[in-house]
Amino acid sequence: MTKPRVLVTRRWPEAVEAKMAEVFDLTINRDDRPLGPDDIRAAMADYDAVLPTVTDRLPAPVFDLPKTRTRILANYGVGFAHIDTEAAKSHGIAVTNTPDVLSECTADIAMTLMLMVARRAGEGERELREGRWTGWRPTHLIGTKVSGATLGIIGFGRIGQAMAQRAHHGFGMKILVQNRSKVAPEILARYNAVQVDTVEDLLPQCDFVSLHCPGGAANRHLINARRLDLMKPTAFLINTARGEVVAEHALAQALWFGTIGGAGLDVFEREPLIHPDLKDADNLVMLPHLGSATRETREGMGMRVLQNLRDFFEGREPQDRVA
Ligand code: 8YV
Repeated sequence: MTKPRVLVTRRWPEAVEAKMAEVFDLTINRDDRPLGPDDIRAAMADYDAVLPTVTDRLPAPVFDLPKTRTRILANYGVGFAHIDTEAAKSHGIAVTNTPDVLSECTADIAMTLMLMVARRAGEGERELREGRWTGWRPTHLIGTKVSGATLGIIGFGRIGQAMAQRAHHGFGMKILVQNRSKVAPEILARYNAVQVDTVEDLLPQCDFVSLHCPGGAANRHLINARRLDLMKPTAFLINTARGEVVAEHALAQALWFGTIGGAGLDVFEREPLIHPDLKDADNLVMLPHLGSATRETREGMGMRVLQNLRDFFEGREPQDRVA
């Protein structure tokens, strides 16, 4: 049997690339820049599978080809709002993602941001590196206590639950949850969590709010100026989900005017561009989309893609099929 032709759109961990090359006729985009939608469209005429990441854009026109060879888009990542899954489906193309393997590391990064911004760790580190530290004093860089505070989690899937695990069992935090569907009582009970109906119900009650919902049109600007206004002026917003979930301009204003206490962001509306008004905010910690960036997780994501492809080409249903 001839090996399926597979295109990887970005460099992956070497161990996974090597494994993939054993099984497939593999092409890797070795350029450090992402492919454009036109390149991906052209590739879909030539490859049996295309393996995109969050830096690729696959809107409906990408699927508009006289003859498509691609039968599966096996996304390297859990979020797949950058792929028009309806268009894929209507062209008979399957889509898979990589859930589970990145939940823990993404929750770890959300905790990192929460601790860093509440305890002013970024400001402190900058002070040290710039030689501005004048020594211990009782009023220096006073932050906010995380342990025992109330955390609101918006989106209670795998990553939201991994966050609740850390925050409740590690830090004794009280957990409030807002989710588009009802969460099973036994799942809430694991974290002694309470589900509220709406984002409006959640925001005013929280000292920290962490976003774990999907991106895409449905959640675009879920956190906007009106909702930022509902947060306590001392509260912190953490986003490790998708940049578009937060209206960045409104957030910059809220940070500047003290509508909220601070924020921690791992994702941005126009990555890798950062809203210019965010750059100078001292009450903001920013990371360059590091959620899943550990050796273990990135390899795990690659192995999950490999398994999805194997299942698909060997006639089984891939376990992570989303369309
Ligand atoms: C991935 C992520 O590294 O999986 C996701 O949805 O946000 C990241 O952690 C990235 O998407 C790679 O595609």
